[in-house]
Amino acid sequence: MSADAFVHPDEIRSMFSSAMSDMYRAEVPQYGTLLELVADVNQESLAANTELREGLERSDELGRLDVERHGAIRLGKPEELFTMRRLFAVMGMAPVGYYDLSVAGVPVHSTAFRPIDEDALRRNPFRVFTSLLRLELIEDESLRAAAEGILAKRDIFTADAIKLIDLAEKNGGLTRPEAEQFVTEALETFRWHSDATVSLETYQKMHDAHRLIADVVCFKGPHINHLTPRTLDIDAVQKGMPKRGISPKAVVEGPPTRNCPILLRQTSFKALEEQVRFVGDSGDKGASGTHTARFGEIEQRGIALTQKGRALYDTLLANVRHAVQINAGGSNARDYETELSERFAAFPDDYATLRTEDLAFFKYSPTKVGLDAAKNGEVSGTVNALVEQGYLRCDPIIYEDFLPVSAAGIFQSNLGDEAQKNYQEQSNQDVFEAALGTSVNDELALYAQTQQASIDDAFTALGLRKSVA
Ligand code: OOG
Ligand code: NI
Repeated sequence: MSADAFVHPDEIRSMFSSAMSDMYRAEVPQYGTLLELVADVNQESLAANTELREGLERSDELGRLDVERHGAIRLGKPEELFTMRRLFAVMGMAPVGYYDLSVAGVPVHSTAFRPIDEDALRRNPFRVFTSLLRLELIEDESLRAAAEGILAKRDIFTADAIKLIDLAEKNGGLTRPEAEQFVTEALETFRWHSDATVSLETYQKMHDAHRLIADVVCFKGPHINHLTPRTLDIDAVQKGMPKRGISPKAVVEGPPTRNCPILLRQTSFKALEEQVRFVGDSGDKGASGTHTARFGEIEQRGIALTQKGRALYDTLLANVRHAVQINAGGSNARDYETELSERFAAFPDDYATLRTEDLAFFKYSPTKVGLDAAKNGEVSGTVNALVEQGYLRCDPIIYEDFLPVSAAGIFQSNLGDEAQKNYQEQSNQDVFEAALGTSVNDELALYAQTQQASIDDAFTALGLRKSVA
């Protein structure tokens, strides 16, 4: 079979992301309202800010904005993570990063499945934050054994999904009818099921141990628990939500409002209390009840930080959180925001300083002036010198990943603050990667590669042989 007969993985990802969005919209109506709000705010931001629009146009990001979203799922056992990796690979998504959330009181560790290369990101940057429950963190032994027993019995993938994954691996791709069927079958795994796999009593025991444990263990599959559109102005969305009947969490996670957005800012809202039918004593239909699992989230993305920039971010954020702990009702949200913006005054807020101090990643391209000068053989010097002379332009490389402290805040706002526990256990990337069947990609290395490749291309275009730092 020739490669042209196959649908490109980027296209399968787009088909899947769009089908997922339609499904979630039907299941969680507030998601539709949120999409409308985000589209309105994005349009206003682009109309009001020409520089922003031009920058996004230059980095080819305008096109992806309307389809850009991430989702999240929580898996129960290692085999599920292994097969999930194979399923996402069919859509050109690979695991990037390791997030240990046990340090923040959530008994999971996670990665993000996402496209990696620049073209794929530009076509559709769909990502799925994927967590694996750490059963070893359940203290009560009999409860842990019960959870293991329940999970052992479930199979979250349809037989046809598995067949199509096998086929894609064997043939190196899927034909159009196969790809269409794959999307339909894969979607089944992410669907909400109102029938629990356990009795109300078992559900409550799991729930008492941790709400997250109940969410993972008691259902047929890893229902998608949120889908997050990307906004250009999260403060405007946060403000606009109550007017559309949505009440957001007290504070926006991540860095404060800045001229030059860095990393990722996120906010969420509780979405649904869903009706659940539990299993009866003899396996028939039992009691009915409710479960809250699914919510809404919005994010704004900024420039990716280097290791040095990230270390500064982590330190400043830790200082803020040490100084002000947001209380359960969020009544001191203002104090937190003040502390956040005051502490982050120490983080340079103009692109020139972010670049020259090696705090953030940039994409370089030759300017028209630079190309003209190159024709006359007048170009030489280091990257910095070329930028100063106006021969090289630089644009921010967008952060495509997640933040563990923010993720923990999102988990907690959805699970309820009482869900916070202190786990002694240390992070365990090796165990996670063994389950995954491969190691995760290092996000910093990916950004560094993108930056370097842009420098190499720009130097070639300017007739220079090799970049000098
Ligand atoms: C995932 C929470 C993390 C994010 O955007 O940081 C997340 C979850 O609740 O399962 O999605
Ligand atoms: Ni999220």
